[in-house]
Amino acid sequence: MWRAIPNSPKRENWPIDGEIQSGWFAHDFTLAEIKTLGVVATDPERPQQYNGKFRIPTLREIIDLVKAESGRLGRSIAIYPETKNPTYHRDLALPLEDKLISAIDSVGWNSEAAPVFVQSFEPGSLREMRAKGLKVRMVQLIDGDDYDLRTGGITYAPPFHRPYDWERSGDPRLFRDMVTPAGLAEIKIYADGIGPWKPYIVPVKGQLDDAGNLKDLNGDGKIDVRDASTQQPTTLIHDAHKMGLFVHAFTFRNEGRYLAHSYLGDPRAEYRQFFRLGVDGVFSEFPDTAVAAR
Ligand SMILES: [Ca+2]
Repeated sequence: MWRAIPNSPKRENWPIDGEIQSGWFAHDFTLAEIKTLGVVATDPERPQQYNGKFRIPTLREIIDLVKAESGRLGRSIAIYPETKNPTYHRDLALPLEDKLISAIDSVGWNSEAAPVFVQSFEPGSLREMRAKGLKVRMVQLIDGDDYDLRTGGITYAPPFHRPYDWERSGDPRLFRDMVTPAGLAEIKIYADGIGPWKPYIVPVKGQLDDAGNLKDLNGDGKIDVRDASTQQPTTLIHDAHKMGLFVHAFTFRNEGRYLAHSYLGDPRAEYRQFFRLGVDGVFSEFPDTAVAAR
């Protein structure tokens, strides 16, 4: 049986990147404690029957598994680790970068050709790892807060408006400044690819009725992405390729509740559109669907 919780008290009103949260966090546990925890589905609308049946692997255990499976299947399987909230962890005196570099180094994977992509939302974290000699392919993630269904744009409410290292250093730019030619040129200095949120490539927009209200296209009483139509794609993939950056868009999911109305509930239609537009890869929570669509 899985054990939900440690002996330490739950943290209340705990700030993470400017957002107040409550709960237990990875840094509240030793590795031995983490190894007693079971994994649970964080999405209540997804199957729950596997809750507690699996433990949390270390990065080294994942690498060992990937190496074994790559050999068994005769194809190269890559890993895609992320420095998550890197400024936050540095503030706690638990910086992530050196540990990640040494984990990659220790298995002989510190090369551009190695099956490793390192991702982060914070440019400073990627820059630091590059400066410290990490040679694997690196990916700048590009976020936003929400869809602006009236304009077809993206909203930039904190904490998803800019990388937290920019926020801390007083850099006024937003994530959207990363997709301009100047922004891409800057990313090219320290990274090999970009990982943009999907609407940076295919914007989505709602429809307005005569009174100027957003139409509830699927009639479920709510206005969300399911009532939005896909718009003319941007030039981001082309612009990034011209700069020598590959493009891996996030996040693709099967459920209709995540799909714009234009895809008519078929996740394969969304993948196909992005593949046709020339995306180099996708972040998917359902990779079997992604592979089938490709
Ligand atoms: Ca609706």
